[in-house]
Amino acid sequence: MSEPFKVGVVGPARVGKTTLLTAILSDTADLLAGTPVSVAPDEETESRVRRQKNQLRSAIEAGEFNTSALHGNREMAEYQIKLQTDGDVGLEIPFHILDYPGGWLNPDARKNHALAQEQWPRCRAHIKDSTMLLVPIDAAVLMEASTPAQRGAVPNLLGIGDVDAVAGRVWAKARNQRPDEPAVLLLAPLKCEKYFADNGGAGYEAGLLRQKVRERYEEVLEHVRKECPDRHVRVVYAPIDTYGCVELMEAEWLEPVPGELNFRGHYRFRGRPPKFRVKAAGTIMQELCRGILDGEIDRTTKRIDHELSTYTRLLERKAEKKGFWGALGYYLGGEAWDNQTERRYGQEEIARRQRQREQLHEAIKKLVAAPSDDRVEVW
Ligand SMILES: Nc1nc2c(ncn2[C@@H]2O[C@H](COP(=O)(O)OP(=O)(O)OP(=O)(O)O)[C@@H](O)[C@H]2O)c(=O)[nH]1
Ligand SMILES: [Mg+2]
Repeated sequence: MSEPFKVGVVGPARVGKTTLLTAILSDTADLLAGTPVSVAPDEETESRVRRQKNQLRSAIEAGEFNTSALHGNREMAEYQIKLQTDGDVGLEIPFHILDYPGGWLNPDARKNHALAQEQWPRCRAHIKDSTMLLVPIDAAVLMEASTPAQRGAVPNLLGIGDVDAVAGRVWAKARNQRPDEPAVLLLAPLKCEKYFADNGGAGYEAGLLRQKVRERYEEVLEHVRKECPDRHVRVVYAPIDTYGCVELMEAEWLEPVPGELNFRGHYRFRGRPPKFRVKAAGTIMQELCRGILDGEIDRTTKRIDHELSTYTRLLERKAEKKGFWGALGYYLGGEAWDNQTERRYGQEEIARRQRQREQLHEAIKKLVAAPSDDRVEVW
């Protein structure tokens, strides 16, 4: 197997990482509706997503949104999803998205946790290899802090220091080492249904949310710029509704230990009956595919087509570790396909699959060309 395209996530516990990954899948499916290409999770990812959706459905039935109904992650998980043409076996573009318990982002917490110590190096390696890094942000914490003490607690609650250590340093450094690959940093405020008026709500604070994210994450962006002197990093701001039907009702600030504030949001369903209305999560797949297309694709495809000559060579290529652009050529240039089919199928079958390869290519172009959500900005 050649290298899949990797996506990393950095966000503290309970920010909404796992929920976001589910939303990406469903929104991508919508973006690809009407094309011959679909988004396919592997079996384990699918069952994880199904469990999550079921929990939500029963919450809707019960009429109560309980923020602790969904368990946090206990260990590292790699979501494996692929874009593939319908009915085909070998023609696909695989993406691996990393998920892990957000608590592990904190080095002190890792020290006391055997599993974290064991698995964190793998998480870190995945993040370094990721062409895209997602930074989910708890919008409620940012927006609902009003007293000086509450505002003072925000950086800690958002885990900005830990996010910075990974995004602003580890990831950015690794990206600078590979200036010819894409690098996208995606800041994604979540739990922000209340602040928008474009998805069934009546909020008017989109501008304020943007301003607060800019202020609080400026430090991280600054570090990314410093660590990446040799390349451009695309910074995308994308406030996402992972549910779209759950709205913050009340913000509660607790003080479990004197001088240490904690935030607890109370949410309720809106709409009758409440309906999932994922918003802007498809941006993530659009950005991933943009990275794949940008300028390189025709060149890669042509080169690969030219190079594909002997069976032996194909086998050698399959065994090689190819890096991002090599992997891209392998999948989109059709090597993955040739490897599986060249010797086994006749001319007609090859022609059919050739068409599917073009369809995949076209669908990805269409996905990238689709207008991005109005909320999304490139910074
Ligand atoms: N209202 C609202 N709630 C959300 C949103 N995204 C996540 N949540 C809720 O936030 C809580 C935490 O979500 P998770 O996806 O489990 O968070 P996580 O970051 O994966 O947490 P860990 O696995 O512990 O690191 C759950 O109760 C979710 O239902 C959102 O966009 N809006
Ligand atoms: Mg999780």
